[in-house]
Amino acid sequence: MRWDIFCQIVDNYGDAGVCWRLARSLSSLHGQDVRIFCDDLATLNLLASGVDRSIGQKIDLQPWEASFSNARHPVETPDIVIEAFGCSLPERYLASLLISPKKPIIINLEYLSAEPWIVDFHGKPSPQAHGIPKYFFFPGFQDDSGGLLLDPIPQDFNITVNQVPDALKPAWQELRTQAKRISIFCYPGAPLRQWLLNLGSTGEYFDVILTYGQAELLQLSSGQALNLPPSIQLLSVPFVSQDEYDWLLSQCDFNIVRGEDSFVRAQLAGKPFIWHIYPQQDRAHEAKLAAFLDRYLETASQDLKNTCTAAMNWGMPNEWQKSLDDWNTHSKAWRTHLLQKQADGGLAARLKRFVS
Ligand code: TRH
Repeated sequence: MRWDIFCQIVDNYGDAGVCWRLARSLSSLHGQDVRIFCDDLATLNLLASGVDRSIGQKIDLQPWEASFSNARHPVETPDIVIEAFGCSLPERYLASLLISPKKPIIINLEYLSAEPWIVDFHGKPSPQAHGIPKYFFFPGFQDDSGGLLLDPIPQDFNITVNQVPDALKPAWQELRTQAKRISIFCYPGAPLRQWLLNLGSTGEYFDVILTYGQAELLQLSSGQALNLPPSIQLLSVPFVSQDEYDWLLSQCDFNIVRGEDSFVRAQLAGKPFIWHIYPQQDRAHEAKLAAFLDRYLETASQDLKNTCTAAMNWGMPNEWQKSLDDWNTHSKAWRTHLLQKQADGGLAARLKRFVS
């Protein structure tokens, strides 16, 4: 089948990240023909740049306007149109679908949530005045939800520590053997300074890898000293491709992630993590975090439940650092559980089955 994915980048990288991961899954695992129309091609290209060329070349990345105005790439009517995160299709593109003899199915790909209510809405029709069939598709953890994006399938993650991606080599050379590794990718508003200072009070060695933009959150560029003890080493890395970022998560002992794509990858990395969930004005994120923790910690001991809940709500590292071994064991078990629950191929496979 031929798929057109529409991706509008509101802010951050998650929209592009999810669209790219979906496109590569559909193309490389399911042999589908995929085009992405994106209003910020530079960001999409950056994310996609690390991928194996044999996969990347098959996916057609186009600017948003090319969906209706690029004479060199005339739009053929696809079988499936994806509106990622409810973005509206360009009017002229929609008009071309209306006059086409072939009618596609439109999918409104929603945000990932662990909340129970999503299964009641997943797969339901969204009748439109224009008459083209449209359905809601909810990614999720439940069997009867849209599932999770798994690609690249973690068992196949065969990059080893000896194959450090070039962009990460300068930081990797600075790593200390006795130190645990933490990666940080969070939103402004996180109490990072206090968190790092507290980490320094635990007496353990940590190498803290700050992903692109995180040093600014700490105001390191303005020269504001942090006065961290020598046990804590901060290392900044540039923005890397999505594959390289996945690799980074898999090579750290602890990750701080955000949004929804890095959140799933942190779980698939099988390591303890803090999910700095995207803050929403109506505080809807609090219910989303609680719903995830209910699921994630269902089988955990009461101690670990308390520890993880505190950590995910920015409790200080000295409150939970002693439970890191237990949390590590739990993270591995959770990863295995997720992969078993998504053994049907996860989101891309469920989406393909749904539209078929
Ligand atoms: O960038 P995000 O904060 O995106 C968010 C979420 O999608 C959120 O749900 C949405 O409401 C909001 O945007 C508008 O976080 P997320 O989802 O983890 O996406 C980040 C992507 O960027 C992910 O695919 C990993 C990738 N990435 C790289 O490719 N290289 C990097 O160096 C880094 C730090 C991230």
